[in-house]
Amino acid sequence: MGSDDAVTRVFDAVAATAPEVRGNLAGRRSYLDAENPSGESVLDADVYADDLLEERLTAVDGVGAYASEEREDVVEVGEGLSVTCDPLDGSSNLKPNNTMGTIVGVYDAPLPAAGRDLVAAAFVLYGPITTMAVARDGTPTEYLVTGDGTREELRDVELPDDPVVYGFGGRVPDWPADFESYAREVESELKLRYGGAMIGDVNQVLTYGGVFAYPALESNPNGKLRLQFEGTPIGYIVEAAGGASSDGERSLLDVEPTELHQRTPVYVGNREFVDRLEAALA
Ligand code: AHM
Ligand code: MG
Repeated sequence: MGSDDAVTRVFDAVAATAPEVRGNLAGRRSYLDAENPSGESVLDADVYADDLLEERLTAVDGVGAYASEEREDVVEVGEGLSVTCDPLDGSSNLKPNNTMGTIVGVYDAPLPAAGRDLVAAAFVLYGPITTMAVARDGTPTEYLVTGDGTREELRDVELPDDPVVYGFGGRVPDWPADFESYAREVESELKLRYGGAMIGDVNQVLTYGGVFAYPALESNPNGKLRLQFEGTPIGYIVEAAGGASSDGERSLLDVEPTELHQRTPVYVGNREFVDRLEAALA
């Protein structure tokens, strides 16, 4: 069976798992006495979603490895595609009951792997409606994920030409001066939309046009987000939608990873805004 079929099976499995993840969050809103490999506090729900996705995705015929933001090492199960997950992106939004997502990257290479090794990427958005965006060769498609875990095609996702919204993470005093100057320009042109879950914030950009950033910080020049689990798959989806991605200097897809859990600044959105960002930081 070809890897194309395996990619479809991966995304079918993600869609099938999404209602179960969503349906079991209610009792899992408290922090455990544990940290993930990035040194962040972990919710009961993070571990639950990671365990469930690991079980379902490693069972997919054609998947050879699974890795996630919530576990130190790659789980090797044989020959095949490498699947990465951020099982619950923006899980600090669970306490206030706000938007979260699941991010999936499918690489035809051993992990850690570069964005150029991606064959497809997707995210699930647990908004008022559960939707899923899937990018593989060409324009991404948005699906409705039904309660029984099947996906129904909704639309092609293409960044609108006239950008409307922006959302930038981190604390302003922690922003480098060149990013702050750029932010001041952007905030005079676009409307602020920041919800604290990258998937929710990026989906605003994919819907209305604009720019999302979790920038390099004074306290951490690599920012907060993880390259393998967040930056690369999102860069792939935004580029497929006609936009651009950057780590400040180059496309996120051109960054060569050295460690599975390495962090990266993330800038994605309409090309004009990403180009201006790169010029501002140069
Ligand atoms: P998580 O995957 O552990 O939830 O962390 C990633 C999230 C992103 O979704 C979001 O852009 C960022 O962290 C928000 O961070 P902050 O709370 O610092 O604004
Ligand atoms: Mg995340």
